[in-house]
Amino acid sequence: MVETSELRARFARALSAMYGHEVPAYTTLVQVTSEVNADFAAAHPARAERWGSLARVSAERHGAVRLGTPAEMYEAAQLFAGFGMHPVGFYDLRDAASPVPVVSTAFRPIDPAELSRNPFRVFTSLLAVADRRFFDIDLAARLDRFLAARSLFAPELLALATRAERDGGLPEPAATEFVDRATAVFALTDAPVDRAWYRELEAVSPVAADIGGVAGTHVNHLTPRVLDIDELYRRMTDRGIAMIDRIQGPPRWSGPAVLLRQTSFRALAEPRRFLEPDGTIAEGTLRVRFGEVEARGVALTPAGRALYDRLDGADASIWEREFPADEEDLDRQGLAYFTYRQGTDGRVVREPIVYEDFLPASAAGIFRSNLDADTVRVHPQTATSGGYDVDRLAGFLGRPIHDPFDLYRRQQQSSRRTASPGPPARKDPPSERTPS
Ligand code: OOG
Ligand code: NI
Repeated sequence: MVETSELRARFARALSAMYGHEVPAYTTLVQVTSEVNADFAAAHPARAERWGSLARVSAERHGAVRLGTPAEMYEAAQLFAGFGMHPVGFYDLRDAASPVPVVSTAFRPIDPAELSRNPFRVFTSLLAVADRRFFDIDLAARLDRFLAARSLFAPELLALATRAERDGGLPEPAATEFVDRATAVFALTDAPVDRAWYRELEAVSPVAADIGGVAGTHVNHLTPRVLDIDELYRRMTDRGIAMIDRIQGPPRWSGPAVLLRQTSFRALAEPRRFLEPDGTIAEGTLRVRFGEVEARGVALTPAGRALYDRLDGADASIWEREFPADEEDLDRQGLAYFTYRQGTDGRVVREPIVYEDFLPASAAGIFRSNLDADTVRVHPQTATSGGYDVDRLAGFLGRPIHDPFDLYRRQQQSSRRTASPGPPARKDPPSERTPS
């Protein structure tokens, strides 16, 4: 039996191999990431593994996919469940400073032991076709028709996923077939793209064209995890890869790494075939994919998140003044989540719970910085927004969407129960701090 966690690890590896083949700059990124991680681990041996084992961090990836219909979301949820990945969190990117017409969730393992075996996660977005601020009735009807005519997930694949979910894995050769078929769903399709249709959607939103203008879906980035993102940014720039102008999320500062810092670069245009208005097939290019890298820090409680949101966009000097300077303070003020265990000297050792989720402002920034044009809101703000919310999305998925705060809180509470009562948590060594 190939267990769920092994299926997930194989799926992540297979997608990574495929993406590296399709997007060569990704291979460079992975290479530079592993050099930075090795250097970081050598320079800070005690610190590196507090954020997860090096084996976990080196294998770690997130992917992003974009889908068009509730039915596609339902099938994707079944597919990911076969890999032990469950929907967590609701992100409404229509609200962002630069709005994107999607609502999203992330499929990922929810159990700490599963996360440490392999934490692969996929940020999954649904095009908000019913949001009249973006799509008028006529365009929405044509989008619905186009999307209803395509089929992304073969019944054989979904049957394998259902079986894997039910049995906690699959025997061979079904395991290999499951991983191969699942990976193939997210390869770039070579079906010709209807040029006029793609253009029409692109004028509303490049994301709408990327989702609803083609017959298939594809992974649009795969993101490795790095232990020092500032160093990574420098080394990629030195290699001549033009990164976006900033690192999204908290600034680099002297205190603890919190939440998530991300940066990205645009992939090259890729050759595609187009169906021209006169019925001929022509060669052309589309530039729809990109590279991204991220550094993860401690998960914040709702109070910690409120402080983070208040400081969003502020520079390091403000953080130095306003944000607690060490983990002990974060813990005492109830701003971040930790686990506790008995150390060898009998004292309780506190360790950060890694943030496993995403940040809507960063996600919108990542979407935006990698598009040729911003979304145009064609219709007034008073038009109906289509009723998309977390419950509606859970209904589409046919599964509950987990609240990330609940998951972190439960993990902290259960470790509190097992670490027997003792003196207060040990202070962190002040000499070394993890750059975030
Ligand atoms: C998803 C963008 C969100 C992240 O890392 O914040 C994301 C997309 O481009 O489809 O992946
Ligand atoms: Ni991403």
